[in-house]
Amino acid sequence: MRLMEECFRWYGPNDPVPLNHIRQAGATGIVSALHHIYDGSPWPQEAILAQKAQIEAAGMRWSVVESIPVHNSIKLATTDSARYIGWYKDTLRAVARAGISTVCYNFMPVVDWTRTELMQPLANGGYALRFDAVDFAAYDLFVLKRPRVEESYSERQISLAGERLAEMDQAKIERIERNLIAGLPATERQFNRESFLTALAEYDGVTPDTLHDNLARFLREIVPVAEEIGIRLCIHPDDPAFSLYGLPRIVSTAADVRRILSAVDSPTNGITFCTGSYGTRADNDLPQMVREFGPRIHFAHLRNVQRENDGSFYEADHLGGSSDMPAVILALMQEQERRVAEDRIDWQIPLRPDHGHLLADDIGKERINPGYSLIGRLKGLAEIRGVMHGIATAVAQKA
Ligand code: DNO
Repeated sequence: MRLMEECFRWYGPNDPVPLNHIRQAGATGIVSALHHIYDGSPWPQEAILAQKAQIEAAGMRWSVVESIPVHNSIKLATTDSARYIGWYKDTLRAVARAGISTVCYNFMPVVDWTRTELMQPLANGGYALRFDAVDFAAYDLFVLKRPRVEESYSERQISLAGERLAEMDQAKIERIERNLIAGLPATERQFNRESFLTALAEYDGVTPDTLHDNLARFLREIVPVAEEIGIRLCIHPDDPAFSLYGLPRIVSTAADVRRILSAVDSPTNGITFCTGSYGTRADNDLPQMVREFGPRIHFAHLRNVQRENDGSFYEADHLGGSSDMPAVILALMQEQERRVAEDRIDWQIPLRPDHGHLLADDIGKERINPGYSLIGRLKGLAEIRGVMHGIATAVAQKA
């Protein structure tokens, strides 16, 4: 059985993890973006080519663009959106001219990925990212105090959050606030409490159906362009895969994916299969989702979360946690074989080990992108690689 393409995220020239270290991790592909242009304006061709040249000089290829940010006006379908959609198409064309054919994006309003803790100690001395649902509710209800916040919580959740708040000191509240609204790496906007409330207010009355319609409208514009220039689009799921701050979230479940794929029924309109995001819900059967959506999976993010009873989760080892990672990898490799039998040129699915624990010599480094230190991801990639080889060998011996 064929192996998937081993990629690694690189945040560009400012990433504290250099390309030569990524190469030592064994990756052959790079996942990157022009991270300094996140305001929806078009990416200059020369800047894309310069970043590509750096990647190639380090002996790898730029396999996936993650992400081209989708401007808020597009998510809200305001009159401004026409200009931003035009620029989005320009960026897609520039990326295609640079020879890159997979583009990841997301359609999460206001906040991208969200965690309450970036340094949750693990029993082995390392650290993990964590989302604590009770801390989150305590912040949302009693610190942020957005309008009608109680509607998002049950009475029991409100009382647990109140108890939690009473245990928190000021330092913890400030830390949680910073983690939640002041930006994890690759989030497009950084907020203070006031600007955050303003941003949330723009989504007042925007239901999941409206947001879906706005996504469908965007897809009807960009999919034909992407088809023409040979780009595969892959939407990243909500992380975590449930509503936060009362915001609509529309890429959380298998039903959501079905709806998006049928909104524009083209192979170009695909998904990023992020096991860590979909895995935050017990009702997402990950291997089954790979089997159902396989032909439209253009990119895989492999990482595991350990779900807890109250909606909290932490990022576990890549092969630990609540999801059966080998079963997901097997399903993805089977999808590749199905594509080969169909003569699809894009049979190989790029993967990246998503997030990693903060481990060993990375602990205490001054500059670290949370989740994106080297050693934890190197370990994750090595484990995933081991699973792939194990599967390939087992299948070959059976044949
Ligand atoms: C977090 C990432 C996300 C992702 C975007 C894709 O680690 O998975 O920030 O890049 O949501 O658009």
